[in-house]
Amino acid sequence: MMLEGCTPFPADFAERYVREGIWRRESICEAVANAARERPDSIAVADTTRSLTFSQLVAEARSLAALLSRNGIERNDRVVIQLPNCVEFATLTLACLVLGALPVMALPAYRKAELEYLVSFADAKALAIAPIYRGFDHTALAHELKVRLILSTTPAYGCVCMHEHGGAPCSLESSGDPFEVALFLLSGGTTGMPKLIPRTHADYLYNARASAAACGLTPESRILIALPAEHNFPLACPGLLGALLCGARTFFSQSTKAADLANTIAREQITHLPCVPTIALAILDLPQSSRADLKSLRVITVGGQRLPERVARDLKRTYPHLVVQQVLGMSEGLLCYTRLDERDEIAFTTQGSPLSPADEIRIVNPDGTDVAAGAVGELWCRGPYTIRGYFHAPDRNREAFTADGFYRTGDLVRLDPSGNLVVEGRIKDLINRGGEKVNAEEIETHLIAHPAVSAAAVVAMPDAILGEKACAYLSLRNGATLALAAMREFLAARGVAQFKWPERIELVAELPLTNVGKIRKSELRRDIAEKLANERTASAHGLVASRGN
Ligand code: OOB
Repeated sequence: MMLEGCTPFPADFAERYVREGIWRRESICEAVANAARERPDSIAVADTTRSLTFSQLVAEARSLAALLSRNGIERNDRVVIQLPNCVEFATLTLACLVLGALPVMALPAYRKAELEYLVSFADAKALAIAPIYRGFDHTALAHELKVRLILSTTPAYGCVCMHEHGGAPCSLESSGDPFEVALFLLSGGTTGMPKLIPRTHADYLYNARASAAACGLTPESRILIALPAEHNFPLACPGLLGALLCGARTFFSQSTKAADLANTIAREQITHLPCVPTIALAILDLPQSSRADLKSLRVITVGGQRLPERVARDLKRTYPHLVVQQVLGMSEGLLCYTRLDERDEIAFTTQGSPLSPADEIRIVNPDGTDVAAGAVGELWCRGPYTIRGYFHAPDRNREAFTADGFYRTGDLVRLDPSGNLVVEGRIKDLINRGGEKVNAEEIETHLIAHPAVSAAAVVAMPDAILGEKACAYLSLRNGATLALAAMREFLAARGVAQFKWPERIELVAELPLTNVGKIRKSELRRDIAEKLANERTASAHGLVASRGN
């Protein structure tokens, strides 16, 4: 029944979720249209250039849907959305949903390597861009891709400008079987290239509504979206979608600088800030004079990466009026939030408990048996908003999902006596750079293509600000050399997004292997952590100049 290439929820589970009122027979469009009818004249979305009321948002989404339709976009056609945070992100996402076209959420930081793969894997008909963003010419890149329609936020050569709509609008209410795919998110991925995550109307609406409740969103709330809006966290946890459903206001920021965020919070009277630990740290570093700017803020929800307890405590000490909330989330589904009224002790040291009473979690040993109470193991989950499979990825699905439908998260957690989960590490092979996931294997594949490189292993190294950065262990061919700058230029030339480029090289004669020939990455991670610690000690004693990379 579900879109070809997707794994449906088994009928008995689907029936249960409907019976229990978790899934409703409603499409995202219907739900947003209903919310809009309740407060047509409230501001729904805004950025630094303009704002739209709920009724204007609905009207603009409908006209934009008509424009897409005139340009040949139909139900189930994939539309890669690579927009910076702006009002058009909201109107276009809704416009796609109006038509039953499927948004594929890409990041503005993506370059040719990522986009080429996505467009081809998703078989996308359209790509939406801002022509120039952060100095990069997205129009030129878009023209190199095999995509039929390029949508742009401002007029640009060879693109259809999203503001050229007009003519008969589409109806917003109609579209979509609630139990069908509404959109695709991208996975951080653990092997090969990022996978597409199909989210249905019913599951994603639940995800957003229940999140809005967990974060205390009301029609009076104003949420600041500073993380790339295409991510699950700012999109629907509760994010844009949760705010729309509540009748709350969303403000899009293209800056993540603390000073800009403080200004925006004060100017827009923001109440909710979803963010990663890196942003939370920066907010702590604001000068005393800017701290009053955060007066209106009520809840700061921190996730994407482990929030150090010290940072949580300092946040509360510096901004006593704030609720510090943690979220452990994943684009595949499961969300854990700490409660808004939680004791500090728990809120600062755990990553919360599952959002839905219908969420099922297991914490397991490597052999798949449950760990002893309170012990660390891999987190497995199943529930009303956790996918049952990636899009067109049968091999990966066999590894990532159990036969009875649990998603193997790759996260190592333990269950605190309070009933909350604590993230203790992970077994998946990625680098969590300030909450942005970098797939090690993806980067290794690029590095091995370099003529000087005979073997490569990319591992996380600790970083005081971003939590982790990528370090490349390379073994080079006889007589070859490769400096960090040259390696980064090579990745740039291959069209790899910059946030994925390793920030350090360690040259080794050979990579350490296990007796079955796998690279011993834990050894490399230990090695680089040790080197960094030694260098810190040495530089603290003025023995070496700090490495300028
Ligand atoms: C969110 O989603 P993704 O898909 O970018 O990454 C998911 C992974 C998790 O499996 C875990 O490894 C890590 O990110 N993670 C955390 C965490 N929140 C996410 N690790 C430690 N502590 C946390 N609080 O990152 C995401 C999606 C929705 C809401 C929030 C985050």
